[in-house]
Amino acid sequence: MIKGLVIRSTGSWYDVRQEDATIVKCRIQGKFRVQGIKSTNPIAVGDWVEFDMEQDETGVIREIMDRKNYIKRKSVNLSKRSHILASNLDQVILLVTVKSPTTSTGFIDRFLVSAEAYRIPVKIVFNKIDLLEESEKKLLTYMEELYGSIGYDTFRTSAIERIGLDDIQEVLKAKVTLISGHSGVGKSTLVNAIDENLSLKTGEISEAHNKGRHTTTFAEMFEWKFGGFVVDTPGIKGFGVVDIEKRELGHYFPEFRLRMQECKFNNCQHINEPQCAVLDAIEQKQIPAERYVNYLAMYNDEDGGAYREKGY
Ligand SMILES: Nc1nc2c(ncn2[C@@H]2O[C@H](COP(=O)(O)OP(=O)(O)O)[C@@H](O)[C@H]2O)c(=O)[nH]1
Ligand SMILES: [Mg+2]
Ligand SMILES: [Zn+2]
Repeated sequence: MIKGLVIRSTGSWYDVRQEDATIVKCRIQGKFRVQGIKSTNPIAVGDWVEFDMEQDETGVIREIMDRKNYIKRKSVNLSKRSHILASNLDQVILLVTVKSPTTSTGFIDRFLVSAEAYRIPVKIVFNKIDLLEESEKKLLTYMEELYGSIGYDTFRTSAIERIGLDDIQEVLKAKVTLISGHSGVGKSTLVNAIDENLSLKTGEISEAHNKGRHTTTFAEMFEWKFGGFVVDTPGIKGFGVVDIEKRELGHYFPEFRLRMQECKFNNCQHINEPQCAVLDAIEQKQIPAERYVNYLAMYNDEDGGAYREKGY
């Protein structure tokens, strides 16, 4: 059997990349049940598979390797099954803009919680820095310090003015990366700027085109000219769905996680419990107040549980 990486799927056919970079169109044979996941698609972009070659130069997938992780969304139909968007991600880049459009820390923190739950490392990239006035640069610095202090790597780019692209390329090299973030932050533009062989659709038109379409959207993987892959999920608002128990929410805030062994109660949820190490750390400004405010908003479901229901 031949080993390969699924880089594209259209429902019944899969493009599988062999070690020598040639692509074979493959089908699946028989029923696949993968690690007990009830999903509408047995094989997803990012899966490593083994296949046999047929007479007509197409392949038949026989085996799927265990996934190290995967992201999913709820299926469009009413069944309880989910749709695997992509698997085996090495990292996700959250692309953020201080303006045009504005990205709030509330959004960022929800995203980070989802990534922590999926156990996928995140790097935060601030794009469109060419647009920033002095006061907006202060906000950028504030956000860099906020997330840097928690341990997230941050970068600055301008896809248009080609600033910071070399550093991003280093981060992307030889890895499988999903690039996520609000619509219009420059995801497609950045990808195209980093590798001129790629030409993802940019601008408003493609977004508007995708709106209201009920077709199932499939992710697609593109290979960087310098090695590694980027996953594009067109028409999908990002990062999928995570089921998180409210009482476990604090586990997905790394700076809370670091301290909660010291809370008096082992089921402490850091709201108003006595001798709470997280509340103490906030008091002493070791945990940024803004993170805690966003924690409370998620805890109290103030946005209708967007991190669970809608995903990013
Ligand atoms: N000024 C500026 N505009 C940018 C930058 N990156 C992207 N844009 C513009 O932002 C708009 C949305 O970009 P696009 O790549 O389609 O965003 P996506 O929805 O995240 O894929 C386009 O008009 C781009 O030209 C940047 O670094 N600076
Ligand atoms: Mg785009
Ligand atoms: Zn506590």
